[in-house]
Amino acid sequence: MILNKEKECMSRDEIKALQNERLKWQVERMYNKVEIFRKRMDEKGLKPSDIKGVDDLSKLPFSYKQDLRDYYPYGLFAVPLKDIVRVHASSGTTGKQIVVGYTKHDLEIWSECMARQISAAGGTADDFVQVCYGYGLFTGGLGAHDGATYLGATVIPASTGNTQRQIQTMVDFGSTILCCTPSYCMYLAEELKKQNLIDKIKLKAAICGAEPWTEEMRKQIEETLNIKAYDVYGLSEIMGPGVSYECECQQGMHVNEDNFIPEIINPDTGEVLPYGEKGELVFTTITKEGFPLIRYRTRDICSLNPEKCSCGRTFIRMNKPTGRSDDMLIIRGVNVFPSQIEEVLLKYCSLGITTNYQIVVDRVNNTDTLDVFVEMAPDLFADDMASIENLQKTLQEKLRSALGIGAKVTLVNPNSITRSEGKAKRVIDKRKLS
Ligand code: DLL
Repeated sequence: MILNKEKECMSRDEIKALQNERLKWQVERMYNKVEIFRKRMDEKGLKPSDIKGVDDLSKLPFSYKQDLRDYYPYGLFAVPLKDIVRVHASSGTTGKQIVVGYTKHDLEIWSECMARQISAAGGTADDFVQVCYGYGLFTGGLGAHDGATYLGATVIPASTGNTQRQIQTMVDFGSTILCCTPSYCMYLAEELKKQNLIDKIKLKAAICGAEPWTEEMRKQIEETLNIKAYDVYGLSEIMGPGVSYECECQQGMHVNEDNFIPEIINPDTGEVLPYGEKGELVFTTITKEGFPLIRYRTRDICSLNPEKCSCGRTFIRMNKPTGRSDDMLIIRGVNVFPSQIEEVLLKYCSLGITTNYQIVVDRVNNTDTLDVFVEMAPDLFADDMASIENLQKTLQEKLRSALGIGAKVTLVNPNSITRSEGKAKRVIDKRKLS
């Protein structure tokens, strides 16, 4: 269901006109309030009056995660600290944490954006939304929570952890919508199935994000739980969950373009790429007061799809991010995204493997090695060495043809790979540790 047709179904001309106005407003105020932005504009010989609208976006300087570290904690805020009503933080995989801040108005917009997602997933005031993203400095818990509250649904703020209690809560409280990472959703689905509880739950949808996941993973979640699973995207620097949201068509995520302008660029040259081409996603926040960013380099790799969506929403769609440019593994000179490996593995689940896997990259005698450990399904093959070896061989062949390099596949015992309640940790790159 479309939450607000007037906003989500504007004509493209109306969207552009709105973005033009909002971009000009944002550039002007940031020039006056954010030192690094003013400095970069001056270096380019640009004044706010040079920016007449979206067509001038590519003239503006990029911003980077490093800026958030350099100006830690509050150096990029564009309002007095008394107007900031909440901060969130993210530690990421490298370096110290980064801090972002929201005004009351920013939180209202965020709630509305997230409510659009829940509504698109069929949510209404009648729903029970179990939020098992982490509550705290991570944006997942409170972001989904506020979106559900905006909609008038009943929030079950379960947060992460204690899988048995999550399951009990889902059964007893009659949760109808689940918000969690796709890997945790899959884990919950496996547990519910194992405990013969699928018939006892009222779940109709899951809203999953915070990490890349594949169509195969979606299929597994949907089939196991008998629900629809929707992809939601966001990042702390821009807003948290709800920067873009998937509609009932499940063909990419609509970017909340009344608040964020997306671009795809060539990550090496910075050149803007045409719609449809894959590259690095860049966002400009045009309504954010507390912590605005212009042309922020997300490092996420995806493409934009401007085609009209049959749901009626007119916001541009972004395709599923396949990974981050900084997650990309270079193995023996070949670029490998973990999602490519997942895609292959998930295709062969019916042969007796599960969705739990770990990728280990190392360097032995100056040569990169790629090991993929995959859990076997509990009731399959455990004693049948010939079948295990055959399956390993099959997976190795499939991986070689998908990746263009060889990988060693080892099937391991069920439940031997550690589960994560938040973002899954799929890759161990020992080359970085040494
Ligand atoms: O993960 C915000 C979020 C919470 C999004 C809950 C969705 C649901 P960060 O911890 O700052 O924020 O991580 C942001 O996670 O740049 C992507 O690399 C990745 N990511 C987020 N959503 C998706 C998604 C939250 N749907 C980083 N698909 C982003 C692929 C995603 N990657």
